Amino acid sequence: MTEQTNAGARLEAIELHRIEVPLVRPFETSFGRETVREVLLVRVRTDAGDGWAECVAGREPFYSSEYVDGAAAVIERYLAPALLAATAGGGHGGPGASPSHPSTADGAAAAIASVPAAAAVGPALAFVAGHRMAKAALEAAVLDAELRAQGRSMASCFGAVRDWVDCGVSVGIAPTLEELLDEVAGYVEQGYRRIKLKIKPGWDLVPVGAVRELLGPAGLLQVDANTAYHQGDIPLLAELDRFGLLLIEQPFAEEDLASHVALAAVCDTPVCLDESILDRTTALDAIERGATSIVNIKPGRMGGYLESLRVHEACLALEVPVWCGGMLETGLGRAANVALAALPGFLLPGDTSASDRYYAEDLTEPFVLGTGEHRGQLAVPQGSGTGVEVREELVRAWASAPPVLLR
Ligand code: NPG
Repeated sequence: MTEQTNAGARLEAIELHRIEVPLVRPFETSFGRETVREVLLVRVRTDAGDGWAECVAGREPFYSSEYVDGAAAVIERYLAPALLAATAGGGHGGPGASPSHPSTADGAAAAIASVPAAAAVGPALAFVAGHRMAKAALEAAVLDAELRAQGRSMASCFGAVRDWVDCGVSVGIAPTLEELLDEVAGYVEQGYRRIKLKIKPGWDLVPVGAVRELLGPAGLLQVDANTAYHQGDIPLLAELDRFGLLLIEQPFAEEDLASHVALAAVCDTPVCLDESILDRTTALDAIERGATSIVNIKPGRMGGYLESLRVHEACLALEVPVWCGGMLETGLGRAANVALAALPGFLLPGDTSASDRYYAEDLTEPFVLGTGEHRGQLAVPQGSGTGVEVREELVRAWASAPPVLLR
């Protein structure tokens, strides 16, 4: 048994809640169109209090192989029983729970060492291949419970260096150019500091050029293709250089690092990987090969906030900028993302939009863009754990299936 710094965080039960939350407007990407977000919520009950997290898996396996029914099934059948068994003796998880040599020189290792219960989740679940989004949700719920018991915020645990983070907004593929420009103009008016446009073959140079004109040369603009292109499209993608973009995100398939390397060699716009980066190892590999010079960190895709801290640390050491992606999270997931985006290596605005970008009513207190000097920013939550409260009446009102109790 490893040293126990938070005696008492004994995992007693895991609850799965399924809710459906309508989006304020449809969100279209190269992989599909969503009008409602189906969310899997995880609540862990420990003898030191509860913790909540949301799983970012989508309704369909289109962005990644994970999807919400699959995540619920793998948690129910494999992950929750293993986690409950690993912590059955009390405490947080046994051998391998703590990183071996935490040092203050490595901020990630020090942060992870300070949350032994959450740090034990990954090792306890490693026997299941993949399913990072499902694992991330369990780890985040344990982390929330553990930090609440310690009276610490996620921001302080992660090593946040700012109280406000710059916000970008992701703009879906619109039915017409006019509607796209209207939508973008609305976000600019609201103060968003960066625009990300979804692109796909047939919806690229023209909309990007029109939005560049709308924003003027100084407006921060980037594009995201969600794997919609092929190597033969490299000359076309290189034409995006004339629009002065911050980055081109994931034009090619998740497994196709070679095409990203080939694009990066012929265009000035930085290439940024999202779907391809599954953890610290794949991040370092992609950077070394020249497939990515900026990394999108999404905790769900990387198996959790703790692996995200490791990726951030590795990128910081290599001076590779990172930014925080989004997966249409409710306030619950958004709170943790905003805390992460407050770390020093997050040098570009994230897809950390305000609640009303997606939801008329949020599952937690809403995230609202700041004003004055904080225009286009969100305040980093400072309360214990995620720092936000799940509105349980909404969990019941929005339920799309009965809750599942695992113990
Ligand atoms: O602001 O939360 C947000 C969404 C940002 O565009 C966004 N996310 O490919 O990065 C993406 C995309 C996405 C959404 C991916 C939902 C997967 C699911």
